[in-house]
Parts: sequence; structure tokens; C-alpha cells
Amino acid sequence: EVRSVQLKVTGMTCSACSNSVEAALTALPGVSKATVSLLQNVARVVFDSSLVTDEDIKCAIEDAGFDAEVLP
Ligand code: 9UX
Repeated sequence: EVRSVQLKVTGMTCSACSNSVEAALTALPGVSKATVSLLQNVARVVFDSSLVTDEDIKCAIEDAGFDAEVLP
């Protein structure tokens, strides 16, 4: 099933930060689209829930060096 999720991302201070988060998310199997707003501190991710979970997405952002929380 294709789903989308938004996460609050903290710790990004420049556009290279948000680009690296976008790259980390896009590299995840099952992620078809990832956009990150540096100004809004939000990542929007479209993904196939049979391949990747919200938690995997959150962990990928944290592995890239930032904090993330799934938004309701
Ligand atoms: Mo530029 Mo963003 O050094 O950490 S990549 S501030």
C-alpha cells in the first residue's frame, strides 16, 4: 500500500543538511518520493508500506544525524 507520512526534523541548519536528509530518505527501499523543507523543519515521504515503515524512515533521518518525530 502506498502511504505518506510527515515528520518533524530538528537539527537542520543549512540546505546541505536538508539535501542530505532527502538523499538518505530517497535511498531507502520502498520510498518513492521524499521532500524536506529546511524552513518548516518537515520531511514529507511517500512510501510503500509493504517495504518500509514509519519507524524505518524516522531511523534513517536519525542515522543521517538529525532528530525526527512522526507527525500525527
Ligand atoms: Mo552545512 Mo548543514 O556545514 O549541517 S551541512 S550546516
